[in-house]
Amino acid sequence: MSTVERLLPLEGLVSADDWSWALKARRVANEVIRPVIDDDFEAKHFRREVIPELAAAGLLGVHINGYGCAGAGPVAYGLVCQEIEAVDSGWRTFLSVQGSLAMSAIAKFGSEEQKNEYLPRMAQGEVIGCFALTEPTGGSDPAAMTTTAVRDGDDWVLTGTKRWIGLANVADVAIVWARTDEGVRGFIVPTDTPGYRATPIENKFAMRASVQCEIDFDGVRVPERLRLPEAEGLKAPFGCLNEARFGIAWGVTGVLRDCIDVATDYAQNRILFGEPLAAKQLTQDKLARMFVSYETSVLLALHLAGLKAKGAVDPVQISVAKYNNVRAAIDAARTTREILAGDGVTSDYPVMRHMANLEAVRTYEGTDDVHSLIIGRAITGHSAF
Ligand code: TGC
Repeated sequence: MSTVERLLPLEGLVSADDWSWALKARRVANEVIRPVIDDDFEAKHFRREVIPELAAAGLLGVHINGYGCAGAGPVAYGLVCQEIEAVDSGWRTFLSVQGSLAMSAIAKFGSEEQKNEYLPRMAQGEVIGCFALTEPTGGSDPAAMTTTAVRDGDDWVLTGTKRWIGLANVADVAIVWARTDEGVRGFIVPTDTPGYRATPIENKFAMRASVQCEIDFDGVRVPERLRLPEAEGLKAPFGCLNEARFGIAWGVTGVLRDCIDVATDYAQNRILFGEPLAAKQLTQDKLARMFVSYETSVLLALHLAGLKAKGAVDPVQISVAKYNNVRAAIDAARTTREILAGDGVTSDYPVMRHMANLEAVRTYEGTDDVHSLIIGRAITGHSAF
Protein backbone atom coordinates (compact mmCIF):
# COMPACT_ATOMS: atom_id res chain seq x y z
CA MET A 1 0.00 0.00 0.00
CA SER A 2 1.14 3.50 -0.80
CA THR A 3 2.72 5.37 2.14
CA VAL A 4 0.31 8.26 1.83
CA GLU A 5 -2.74 5.99 1.69
CA ARG A 6 -1.53 4.17 4.80
CA LEU A 7 -0.99 7.34 6.83
CA LEU A 8 -3.73 9.68 5.66
CA PRO A 9 -6.09 7.89 3.29
CA LEU A 10 -7.61 10.20 0.72
CA GLU A 11 -10.41 7.67 0.28
CA GLY A 12 -11.85 8.75 3.63
CA LEU A 13 -11.95 12.41 2.59
CA VAL A 14 -14.01 12.01 -0.59
CA SER A 15 -17.35 10.46 -1.53
CA ALA A 16 -17.60 6.81 -2.56
CA ASP A 17 -18.61 7.89 -6.05
CA ASP A 18 -15.61 10.20 -6.41
CA TRP A 19 -13.32 7.46 -5.13
CA SER A 20 -14.70 4.99 -7.68
CA TRP A 21 -13.34 7.34 -10.38
CA ALA A 22 -9.92 7.25 -8.75
CA LEU A 23 -9.97 3.44 -8.86
CA LYS A 24 -11.01 3.35 -12.51
CA ALA A 25 -8.19 5.71 -13.45
CA ARG A 26 -5.71 3.83 -11.24
CA ARG A 27 -6.49 0.59 -13.02
CA VAL A 28 -5.79 2.06 -16.46
CA ALA A 29 -2.71 3.87 -15.18
CA ASN A 30 -1.20 0.80 -13.52
CA GLU A 31 -2.29 -1.94 -15.91
CA VAL A 32 -2.06 -0.19 -19.26
CA ILE A 33 0.40 2.71 -18.95
CA ARG A 34 2.87 1.80 -16.19
CA PRO A 35 4.20 -1.40 -17.82
CA VAL A 36 5.24 0.47 -21.00
CA ILE A 37 5.93 4.02 -19.91
CA ASP A 38 9.69 3.77 -19.40
CA ASP A 39 10.18 2.22 -22.85
CA ASP A 40 7.87 4.77 -24.45
CA PHE A 41 9.63 7.67 -22.76
CA GLU A 42 12.99 6.34 -23.91
CA ALA A 43 11.77 5.73 -27.47
CA LYS A 44 9.73 8.97 -27.67
CA HIS A 45 6.71 6.85 -28.50
CA PHE A 46 3.12 8.07 -28.18
CA ARG A 47 1.15 4.84 -27.65
CA ARG A 48 -2.17 5.57 -29.32
CA GLU A 49 -3.58 2.20 -28.20
CA VAL A 50 -3.94 3.63 -24.66
CA ILE A 51 -6.66 6.04 -25.83
CA PRO A 52 -9.48 3.43 -26.16
CA GLU A 53 -8.67 2.21 -22.65
CA LEU A 54 -9.01 5.73 -21.23
CA ALA A 55 -12.23 6.18 -23.21
CA ALA A 56 -13.70 2.84 -22.09
CA ALA A 57 -13.13 3.88 -18.47
CA GLY A 58 -15.06 7.11 -19.14
CA LEU A 59 -12.06 9.34 -18.46
CA LEU A 60 -12.16 11.55 -21.57
CA GLY A 61 -14.05 14.73 -20.73
CA VAL A 62 -15.00 13.09 -17.43
CA HIS A 63 -16.17 16.40 -15.95
CA ILE A 64 -18.44 17.42 -18.84
CA ASN A 65 -22.19 17.03 -18.44
CA GLY A 66 -24.19 15.26 -21.15
CA TYR A 67 -23.24 14.48 -24.75
CA GLY A 68 -21.95 11.03 -23.79
CA CYS A 69 -19.64 12.39 -21.05
CA ALA A 70 -19.69 11.20 -17.45
CA GLY A 71 -20.50 14.52 -15.73
CA ALA A 72 -18.30 13.66 -12.75
CA GLY A 73 -17.74 16.35 -10.11
CA PRO A 74 -14.52 18.34 -9.59
CA VAL A 75 -13.11 15.98 -6.95
CA ALA A 76 -13.52 12.99 -9.25
CA TYR A 77 -12.01 14.98 -12.14
CA GLY A 78 -9.05 15.84 -9.92
CA LEU A 79 -8.59 12.28 -8.67
CA VAL A 80 -8.52 11.01 -12.24
CA CYS A 81 -5.74 13.47 -13.06
CA GLN A 82 -3.86 12.45 -9.91
CA GLU A 83 -3.96 8.74 -10.75
CA ILE A 84 -2.87 9.15 -14.37
CA GLU A 85 -0.09 11.64 -13.56
CA ALA A 86 1.20 9.38 -10.76
CA VAL A 87 2.41 7.24 -13.67
CA ASP A 88 3.35 9.91 -16.22
CA SER A 89 2.65 13.61 -16.76
CA GLY A 90 2.53 13.01 -20.52
CA TRP A 91 -0.62 10.91 -20.26
CA ARG A 92 -2.27 13.36 -17.86
CA THR A 93 -1.41 15.97 -20.47
CA PHE A 94 -3.29 13.89 -23.01
CA LEU A 95 -6.35 13.88 -20.72
CA SER A 96 -6.02 17.64 -20.24
CA VAL A 97 -5.66 18.44 -23.93
CA GLN A 98 -8.54 16.20 -24.95
CA GLY A 99 -10.92 16.80 -22.03
CA SER A 100 -10.01 20.03 -20.27
CA LEU A 101 -9.09 22.02 -23.37
CA ALA A 102 -10.51 20.73 -26.67
CA MET A 103 -13.74 19.18 -25.33
CA SER A 104 -14.24 21.97 -22.78
CA ALA A 105 -13.93 24.59 -25.52
CA ILE A 106 -16.74 22.92 -27.46
CA ALA A 107 -18.83 22.29 -24.32
CA LYS A 108 -18.47 25.88 -23.09
CA PHE A 109 -18.59 27.81 -26.35
CA GLY A 110 -19.96 25.52 -29.06
CA SER A 111 -23.42 25.43 -30.65
CA GLU A 112 -25.79 22.53 -29.89
CA GLU A 113 -25.00 21.15 -33.33
CA GLN A 114 -21.24 21.28 -32.65
CA LYS A 115 -21.65 19.68 -29.22
CA ASN A 116 -23.74 16.84 -30.64
CA GLU A 117 -21.38 16.35 -33.54
CA TYR A 118 -18.11 16.22 -31.61
CA LEU A 119 -18.45 15.59 -27.87
CA PRO A 120 -19.83 12.02 -27.90
CA ARG A 121 -17.16 10.90 -30.34
CA MET A 122 -14.43 12.70 -28.41
CA ALA A 123 -15.59 11.00 -25.18
CA GLN A 124 -15.26 7.68 -27.01
CA GLY A 125 -11.78 8.55 -28.24
CA GLU A 126 -12.94 8.29 -31.85
CA VAL A 127 -12.12 11.96 -32.44
CA ILE A 128 -8.96 13.41 -30.91
CA GLY A 129 -8.65 17.14 -30.31
CA CYS A 130 -5.88 19.63 -29.73
CA PHE A 131 -5.93 23.25 -28.52
CA ALA A 132 -3.94 25.77 -30.50
CA LEU A 133 -3.34 28.98 -28.56
CA THR A 134 0.40 29.36 -27.93
CA GLU A 135 2.58 30.93 -30.62
CA PRO A 136 6.33 30.58 -31.28
CA THR A 137 7.20 34.06 -30.02
CA GLY A 138 6.05 33.24 -26.49
CA GLY A 139 3.23 31.52 -24.68
CA SER A 140 2.84 33.82 -21.70
CA ASP A 141 1.15 36.64 -23.61
CA PRO A 142 -1.67 35.25 -25.76
CA ALA A 143 -2.90 38.83 -26.25
CA ALA A 144 0.05 39.27 -28.63
CA MET A 145 -1.17 36.51 -30.96
CA THR A 146 -0.51 37.04 -34.64
CA THR A 147 -2.53 34.18 -36.13
CA THR A 148 -5.40 35.71 -38.08
CA ALA A 149 -8.82 34.58 -39.29
CA VAL A 150 -10.19 36.66 -42.15
CA ARG A 151 -13.82 36.38 -43.27
CA ASP A 152 -14.27 35.38 -46.91
CA GLY A 153 -17.94 34.83 -47.82
CA ASP A 154 -19.24 31.91 -45.72
CA ASP A 155 -15.71 30.88 -44.75
CA TRP A 156 -12.85 32.06 -42.56
CA VAL A 157 -9.26 31.86 -43.78
CA LEU A 158 -6.69 31.11 -41.05
CA THR A 159 -3.04 32.07 -41.38
CA GLY A 160 -0.25 31.83 -38.82
CA THR A 161 1.82 29.52 -36.67
CA LYS A 162 1.21 27.88 -33.29
CA ARG A 163 3.81 26.05 -31.20
CA TRP A 164 3.93 23.58 -28.31
CA ILE A 165 0.53 22.20 -29.24
CA GLY A 166 -0.03 18.77 -27.71
CA LEU A 167 -1.31 16.04 -30.05
CA ALA A 168 -1.53 18.33 -33.07
CA ASN A 169 -0.21 15.62 -35.41
CA VAL A 170 -2.55 12.90 -34.13
CA ALA A 171 -5.59 15.13 -33.63
CA ASP A 172 -8.62 14.96 -35.90
CA VAL A 173 -9.72 18.47 -34.95
CA ALA A 174 -7.82 21.49 -33.66
CA ILE A 175 -9.47 24.21 -31.58
CA VAL A 176 -7.70 27.23 -33.01
CA TRP A 177 -7.69 30.71 -31.49
CA ALA A 178 -7.12 33.50 -34.00
CA ARG A 179 -7.39 37.26 -34.25
CA THR A 180 -10.30 38.64 -36.31
CA ASP A 181 -11.49 42.20 -36.97
CA GLU A 182 -13.82 41.76 -33.97
CA GLY A 183 -11.23 40.30 -31.61
CA VAL A 184 -10.08 36.78 -30.76
CA ARG A 185 -12.36 33.96 -31.90
CA GLY A 186 -12.21 30.16 -31.73
CA PHE A 187 -12.58 27.69 -34.60
CA ILE A 188 -12.96 23.93 -34.87
CA VAL A 189 -10.50 23.05 -37.62
CA PRO A 190 -10.52 19.50 -39.08
CA THR A 191 -6.84 18.64 -39.36
CA ASP A 192 -7.23 17.21 -42.86
CA THR A 193 -8.12 20.68 -44.15
CA PRO A 194 -5.65 21.79 -46.86
CA GLY A 195 -3.03 24.18 -45.47
CA TYR A 196 -2.88 22.59 -41.98
CA ARG A 197 0.57 21.16 -41.25
CA ALA A 198 1.65 19.83 -37.80
CA THR A 199 5.33 19.09 -37.23
CA PRO A 200 6.33 17.25 -34.04
CA ILE A 201 9.02 18.88 -31.90
CA GLU A 202 11.45 15.98 -31.77
CA ASN A 203 14.27 17.13 -29.50
CA LYS A 204 12.38 17.30 -26.18
CA PHE A 205 13.85 15.90 -22.98
CA ALA A 206 10.44 16.16 -21.25
CA MET A 207 7.07 14.59 -22.04
CA ARG A 208 8.71 12.14 -24.39
CA ALA A 209 5.77 9.71 -24.26
CA SER A 210 3.46 12.41 -25.56
CA VAL A 211 3.79 14.67 -28.55
CA GLN A 212 3.92 18.44 -28.97
CA CYS A 213 4.00 20.15 -32.34
CA GLU A 214 4.39 23.32 -34.28
CA ILE A 215 1.37 23.96 -36.52
CA ASP A 216 1.43 26.05 -39.68
CA PHE A 217 -1.86 27.41 -40.97
CA ASP A 218 -1.36 28.37 -44.59
CA GLY A 219 -4.67 29.84 -45.71
CA VAL A 220 -6.73 27.16 -43.94
CA ARG A 221 -10.36 27.60 -44.98
CA VAL A 222 -12.98 26.91 -42.29
CA PRO A 223 -16.74 27.36 -42.72
CA GLU A 224 -18.58 29.76 -40.41
CA ARG A 225 -20.51 26.80 -38.98
CA LEU A 226 -17.23 25.64 -37.36
CA ARG A 227 -16.62 28.89 -35.52
CA LEU A 228 -17.41 28.55 -31.79
CA PRO A 229 -20.36 30.96 -31.58
CA GLU A 230 -20.15 31.68 -27.83
CA ALA A 231 -16.39 32.36 -27.75
CA GLU A 232 -15.66 36.08 -27.73
CA GLY A 233 -12.27 37.46 -26.78
CA LEU A 234 -9.36 35.99 -24.89
CA LYS A 235 -11.42 35.16 -21.84
CA ALA A 236 -12.79 32.19 -23.82
CA PRO A 237 -9.46 30.31 -24.15
CA PHE A 238 -8.57 31.43 -20.61
CA GLY A 239 -11.78 29.75 -19.43
CA CYS A 240 -10.45 26.49 -20.90
CA LEU A 241 -6.99 27.06 -19.38
CA ASN A 242 -8.68 27.34 -15.99
CA GLU A 243 -9.92 23.77 -16.45
CA ALA A 244 -6.49 22.51 -17.48
CA ARG A 245 -4.71 24.36 -14.65
CA PHE A 246 -7.15 22.80 -12.17
CA GLY A 247 -6.29 19.35 -13.58
CA ILE A 248 -2.58 20.09 -13.27
CA ALA A 249 -2.91 21.21 -9.64
CA TRP A 250 -4.41 17.80 -8.91
CA GLY A 251 -2.31 15.77 -11.32
CA VAL A 252 1.07 16.72 -9.91
CA THR A 253 0.01 15.50 -6.46
CA GLY A 254 0.13 12.08 -8.13
CA VAL A 255 3.79 12.62 -9.01
CA LEU A 256 4.45 13.66 -5.42
CA ARG A 257 2.77 10.47 -4.19
CA ASP A 258 4.77 8.32 -6.56
CA CYS A 259 8.01 9.98 -5.45
CA ILE A 260 7.19 9.31 -1.78
CA ASP A 261 6.49 5.65 -2.56
CA VAL A 262 9.67 5.21 -4.59
CA ALA A 263 11.81 6.97 -1.98
CA THR A 264 10.28 5.08 0.97
CA ASP A 265 10.68 1.70 -0.68
CA TYR A 266 14.26 2.45 -1.69
CA ALA A 267 15.21 3.76 1.75
CA GLN A 268 13.80 0.67 3.46
CA ASN A 269 15.87 -1.66 1.29
CA ARG A 270 19.14 0.22 0.83
CA ILE A 271 21.68 -0.64 3.53
CA LEU A 272 24.16 2.11 4.35
CA PHE A 273 26.59 2.19 7.27
CA GLY A 274 25.12 -1.11 8.47
CA GLU A 275 21.44 -0.24 8.57
CA PRO A 276 18.60 0.75 6.22
CA LEU A 277 18.79 4.25 4.87
CA ALA A 278 15.24 4.63 6.25
CA ALA A 279 16.64 4.45 9.79
CA LYS A 280 18.76 7.58 9.27
CA GLN A 281 17.50 10.88 10.66
CA LEU A 282 18.30 12.86 7.52
CA THR A 283 16.35 10.41 5.37
CA GLN A 284 13.37 10.49 7.70
CA ASP A 285 13.41 14.28 7.61
CA LYS A 286 13.36 14.21 3.80
CA LEU A 287 10.48 11.71 3.76
CA ALA A 288 8.55 13.68 6.38
CA ARG A 289 8.91 16.91 4.39
CA MET A 290 7.67 15.19 1.24
CA PHE A 291 4.73 13.67 3.09
CA VAL A 292 3.68 16.99 4.64
CA SER A 293 4.08 18.65 1.26
CA TYR A 294 1.83 15.99 -0.34
CA GLU A 295 -0.83 16.51 2.29
CA THR A 296 -0.83 20.31 1.96
CA SER A 297 -0.96 20.05 -1.84
CA VAL A 298 -3.87 17.62 -1.75
CA LEU A 299 -5.78 19.69 0.78
CA LEU A 300 -5.29 22.75 -1.42
CA ALA A 301 -6.55 20.78 -4.43
CA LEU A 302 -9.55 19.54 -2.44
CA HIS A 303 -10.32 23.08 -1.32
CA LEU A 304 -10.19 24.22 -4.94
CA ALA A 305 -12.50 21.37 -5.97
CA GLY A 306 -14.97 22.36 -3.26
CA LEU A 307 -15.04 25.93 -4.58
CA LYS A 308 -15.37 24.68 -8.14
CA ALA A 309 -18.31 22.46 -7.17
CA LYS A 310 -20.08 25.56 -5.85
CA GLY A 311 -19.23 27.51 -9.01
CA ALA A 312 -17.23 29.90 -6.84
CA VAL A 313 -13.64 29.27 -7.89
CA ASP A 314 -11.63 32.35 -8.87
CA PRO A 315 -8.80 32.05 -11.43
CA VAL A 316 -6.40 33.49 -8.83
CA GLN A 317 -7.17 30.54 -6.55
CA ILE A 318 -6.38 28.16 -9.41
CA SER A 319 -3.07 29.98 -9.87
CA VAL A 320 -2.26 29.49 -6.17
CA ALA A 321 -2.79 25.73 -6.49
CA LYS A 322 -0.95 25.33 -9.81
CA TYR A 323 1.99 27.40 -8.53
CA ASN A 324 2.27 25.65 -5.18
CA ASN A 325 1.59 22.08 -6.21
CA VAL A 326 3.90 21.98 -9.22
CA ARG A 327 6.74 23.44 -7.15
CA ALA A 328 6.03 20.93 -4.38
CA ALA A 329 6.18 18.06 -6.87
CA ILE A 330 9.47 19.35 -8.31
CA ASP A 331 10.97 19.57 -4.82
CA ALA A 332 9.82 16.03 -4.07
CA ALA A 333 11.31 14.66 -7.29
CA ARG A 334 14.65 16.32 -6.45
CA THR A 335 14.57 15.01 -2.88
CA THR A 336 13.74 11.50 -4.11
CA ARG A 337 16.68 11.67 -6.48
CA GLU A 338 18.91 12.58 -3.53
CA ILE A 339 17.66 9.61 -1.48
CA LEU A 340 18.24 7.27 -4.41
CA ALA A 341 21.70 8.78 -5.01
CA GLY A 342 23.26 7.34 -8.18
CA ASP A 343 20.34 4.99 -8.77
CA GLY A 344 18.15 8.07 -8.95
CA VAL A 345 19.62 9.16 -12.27
CA THR A 346 19.00 5.82 -13.97
CA SER A 347 15.87 4.72 -15.79
CA ASP A 348 15.48 1.88 -13.26
CA TYR A 349 13.38 4.39 -11.33
CA PRO A 350 10.85 6.96 -12.59
CA VAL A 351 12.47 9.92 -10.83
CA MET A 352 14.33 11.61 -13.69
CA ARG A 353 11.35 11.04 -15.99
CA HIS A 354 9.11 12.79 -13.46
CA MET A 355 11.68 15.58 -13.01
CA ALA A 356 11.99 16.20 -16.72
CA ASN A 357 8.22 16.09 -17.24
CA LEU A 358 7.66 18.54 -14.39
CA GLU A 359 9.90 21.11 -16.06
CA ALA A 360 7.35 21.12 -18.89
CA VAL A 361 4.42 21.13 -16.47
CA ARG A 362 5.77 24.16 -14.62
CA THR A 363 6.09 25.95 -17.96
CA TYR A 364 2.81 25.22 -19.73
CA GLU A 365 -0.65 26.54 -18.81
CA GLY A 366 1.05 29.57 -17.28
CA THR A 367 4.64 29.43 -16.07
CA ASP A 368 5.20 29.61 -12.35
CA ASP A 369 6.41 33.20 -12.90
CA VAL A 370 3.08 34.07 -14.54
CA HIS A 371 1.12 32.47 -11.69
CA SER A 372 3.28 34.24 -9.14
CA LEU A 373 2.44 37.56 -10.83
CA ILE A 374 -1.27 36.72 -11.05
CA ILE A 375 -1.18 36.19 -7.27
CA GLY A 376 0.95 39.32 -6.78
CA ARG A 377 -1.52 41.39 -8.80
CA ALA A 378 -4.41 40.09 -6.70
CA ILE A 379 -2.55 41.02 -3.50
CA THR A 380 -1.31 44.46 -4.55
CA GLY A 381 -3.56 45.65 -7.35
CA HIS A 382 -0.47 46.29 -9.53
CA SER A 383 0.00 44.39 -12.78
CA ALA A 384 3.70 43.50 -13.01
CA PHE A 385 3.79 41.25 -16.11
P1 TGC B 1 -5.68 40.29 -20.62
O1 TGC B 1 -5.06 40.07 -21.93
O2 TGC B 1 -5.88 41.68 -20.19
O3 TGC B 1 -7.09 39.52 -20.43
C1 TGC B 1 -7.83 39.17 -21.49
C2 TGC B 1 -9.20 38.77 -20.96
O4 TGC B 1 -9.11 37.47 -20.38
C3 TGC B 1 -9.59 37.51 -19.04
N1 TGC B 1 -8.82 36.53 -18.28
C4 TGC B 1 -9.38 35.43 -17.78
N2 TGC B 1 -10.63 34.98 -17.81
C5 TGC B 1 -10.88 33.81 -17.22
N3 TGC B 1 -9.92 33.08 -16.60
C6 TGC B 1 -8.64 33.52 -16.54
N4 TGC B 1 -7.72 32.78 -15.95
C7 TGC B 1 -8.34 34.74 -17.15
N5 TGC B 1 -7.19 35.44 -17.31
C8 TGC B 1 -7.51 36.54 -17.99
C9 TGC B 1 -9.36 38.94 -18.59
O5 TGC B 1 -10.19 39.26 -17.50
C10 TGC B 1 -9.75 39.67 -19.85
O6 TGC B 1 -11.15 39.69 -19.95
P2 TGC B 1 -11.91 40.94 -20.62
O7 TGC B 1 -13.38 40.65 -20.46
O8 TGC B 1 -11.48 42.14 -19.86
O9 TGC B 1 -11.46 40.99 -22.05
O10 TGC B 1 -4.82 39.47 -19.70
P3 TGC B 1 -4.62 39.54 -18.16
O11 TGC B 1 -3.86 40.77 -17.78
O12 TGC B 1 -5.89 39.29 -17.43
O13 TGC B 1 -3.69 38.26 -18.07
C11 TGC B 1 -2.32 38.35 -18.30
C12 TGC B 1 -1.73 36.95 -18.06
C13 TGC B 1 -0.23 36.99 -18.22
C14 TGC B 1 -2.10 36.50 -16.64
C15 TGC B 1 -2.37 36.00 -19.07
O14 TGC B 1 -2.06 36.40 -20.35
C16 TGC B 1 -1.93 34.56 -18.86
O15 TGC B 1 -2.52 33.82 -18.07
N6 TGC B 1 -0.86 34.14 -19.58
C17 TGC B 1 -0.44 32.73 -19.59
C18 TGC B 1 -1.06 32.06 -20.76
C19 TGC B 1 -0.91 30.57 -20.72
O16 TGC B 1 -1.21 29.90 -19.75
N7 TGC B 1 -0.48 30.01 -21.86
C20 TGC B 1 -0.29 28.59 -21.98
C21 TGC B 1 -1.26 28.01 -22.96
S1 TGC B 1 -1.01 26.32 -23.12
C22 TGC B 1 -1.12 26.03 -24.79
O17 TGC B 1 -1.44 26.82 -25.59
C23 TGC B 1 -0.85 24.68 -25.20
S2 TGC B 1 -2.18 23.71 -24.69
C24 TGC B 1 -1.42 22.43 -23.85
C25 TGC B 1 -0.91 21.42 -24.82
O18 TGC B 1 -1.28 21.44 -25.97
O19 TGC B 1 -0.10 20.57 -24.40
